[in-house]
Amino acid sequence: MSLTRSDVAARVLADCVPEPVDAFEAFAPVNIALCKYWGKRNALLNLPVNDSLSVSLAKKGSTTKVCWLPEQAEDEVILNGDAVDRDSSFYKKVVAHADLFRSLVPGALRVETVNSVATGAGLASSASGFAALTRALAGVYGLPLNDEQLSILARMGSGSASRSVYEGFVRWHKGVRADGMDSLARPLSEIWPDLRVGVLTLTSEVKKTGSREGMQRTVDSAILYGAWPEQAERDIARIEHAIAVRDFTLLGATSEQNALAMHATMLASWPPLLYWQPESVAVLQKVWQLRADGLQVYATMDAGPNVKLLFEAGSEADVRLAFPDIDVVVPFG
Ligand code: 2P0
Repeated sequence: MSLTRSDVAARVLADCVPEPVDAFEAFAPVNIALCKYWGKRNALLNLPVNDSLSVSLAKKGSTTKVCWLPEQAEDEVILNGDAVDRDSSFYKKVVAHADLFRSLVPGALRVETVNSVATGAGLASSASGFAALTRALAGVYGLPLNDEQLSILARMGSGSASRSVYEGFVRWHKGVRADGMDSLARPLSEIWPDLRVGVLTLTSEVKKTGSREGMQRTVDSAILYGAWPEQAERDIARIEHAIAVRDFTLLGATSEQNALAMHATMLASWPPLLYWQPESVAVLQKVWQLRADGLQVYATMDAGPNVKLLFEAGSEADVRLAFPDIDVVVPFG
């Protein structure tokens, strides 16, 4: 019989003796993958096909406060100050995540989340949201969990949330176990103070296909996806090496090629999956022209039309000149 999410949560929480408090607040950053997560070997537990590597965006992220209300009948979920409808998928996902802990401590909760990233900014708030929620739940129940245990639990909310448990560079190890107890993220020790991530919000239109559905479609229908695990394995080794020796050209080039390869597998799906808009293509072509003119700037894209640029502090003025609307983040600020 296949394992449920509750089975895995019970394994993580096995030795914990809860000491609940009234309320606990936690923060987690959003992250941008330099080597992407695309495809699952187990969709229920969010176990990935490949390792991925990201950089967290410092103060951009989610702050989540969880209050334990044992006298109250139903959970309340509040997002950016507004109560979330109990029939919405967002509410159900939050409650389902809280339920992973609730066998230890019954009772209703109020979950209040504030995202410092505007919706539609092209930065996935599900990663920071589930990481912050996991930390806040562990805090409110007084569970002495370490970051690796938090990463496993956050991953079951949203795969990329496993990486948002940490600051800086983070590698999510895919693991091989059926229960996913070895599918967790760990931080890299290196820092890169000159690294910059520029976010270009090109359109705030809501995407038609979420990444959960999109990655499943790719796995199920794209023959090209067969090459993806090999691409990811090669790229993650190159990116780790680039970080270790501070080789920005290698970091940028590998990250850009990895993102484009991921998007190529999506396009080879059926029905085809293309998150790009004409504006995305225009930005990519501009980046390629800037590089041809000698500027060290690279692009990466996730499951949406917006583009993120990678560059170093010394190129910031030129990048800003080329893209006046860019939002520049200092990951190691
Ligand atoms: C990533 N993405 O590595 C990749 C690149 C999007 C493109 O992780 O189904 O929201 O919750 O595990 O984590 C987005 O996928 O998907 C994502 P689920 P998730 O950042």
